[in-house]
Amino acid sequence: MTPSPVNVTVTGAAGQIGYALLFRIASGAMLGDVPVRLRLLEVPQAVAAAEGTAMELADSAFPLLAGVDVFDTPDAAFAGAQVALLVGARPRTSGMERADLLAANAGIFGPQGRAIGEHAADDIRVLVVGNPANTNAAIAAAHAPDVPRERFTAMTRLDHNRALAQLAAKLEVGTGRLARMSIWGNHSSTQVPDPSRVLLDGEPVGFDPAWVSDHFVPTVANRGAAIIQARGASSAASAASSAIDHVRDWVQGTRDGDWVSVALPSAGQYGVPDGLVSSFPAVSVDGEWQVVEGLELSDGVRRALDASVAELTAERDAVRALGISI
Ligand code: NAX
Repeated sequence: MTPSPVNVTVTGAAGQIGYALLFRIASGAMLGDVPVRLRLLEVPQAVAAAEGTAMELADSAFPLLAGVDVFDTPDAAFAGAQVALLVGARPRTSGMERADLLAANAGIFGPQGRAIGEHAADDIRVLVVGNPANTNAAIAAAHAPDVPRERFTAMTRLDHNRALAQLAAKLEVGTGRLARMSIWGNHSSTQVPDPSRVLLDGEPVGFDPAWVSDHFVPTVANRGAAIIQARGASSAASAASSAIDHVRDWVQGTRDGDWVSVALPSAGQYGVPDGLVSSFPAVSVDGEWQVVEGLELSDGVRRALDASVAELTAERDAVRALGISI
């Protein structure tokens, strides 16, 4: 018997990440050999563009694609959603203060969180890609009190994958031979790329501390800016690919002996205050993320994580000061 299609809602569907993401989902790269029904959410002025993408999806004749619908209201777009990829967000424009950016995005992610709480399926899993991703995920979770908060995650998998690429180039090996990279903290310039437990073919591999601090960490943290400078546009296909990796591993499980980086609501692990959405190393077991616990952090990683957590705390406090639940 053919299984019923999985409902996948994608916001910002007409944007550049959306364009790179939807065809991968429809091909089966995210959920495997199961039919999917895509539900695209856009702002009214971009609905026509999303409908054009829906036409191209149909024209690709993906055997696993059971249908595509385009919506301009969250309530309709999230009805029955089992996976939600929240990509659409309000970008920072010149002269915009941080509080304005947080308020504009709270105006998107609060109502979307509420719509998820009221209309999504019981097994909903949410990945927030739109920035500031960690705080947007916390806002969405706070507006869906009946959904277990650990179903709301934010994306640091692109940072994780960028880190793997740098390490693989340094070691002159393929990324598939590496495991146990960790990104801690916020998806921002304060993120903490930590290669100290990386394995090569299952064996520990040490990196020169000076190379890590002077080259590796700044390269990973500034990679987004380097892409913009080279391409004239921000990362899109790599962001989409990392979103696919995140959801695939969440649903289908992480590789044996490996872990990946996931931003999720802290339950107080590693001294990160409860409820802050912070990146941790995590494994997915039976469809649920579990933070890898008990790792000893170096003094440098500890200090950097504290600084990133301070940034997340400031974002949360700024949102609260606007009278918005988080
Ligand atoms: P684009 O500007 O190309 O597309 C965004 C789309 O979202 C637009 O089509 C817009 O109409 C739509 N949108 C805006 N508000 C919406 C709403 N309320 N409901 C539905 N759709 C809405 O941006 P793109 O390059 O696709 O990037 C999307 C987001 O991803 C940005 O916030 C960006 O900063 C963020 N990123 C996050 C990354 C991460 O690692 N977490 C990396 C890549 C990317 O920078």
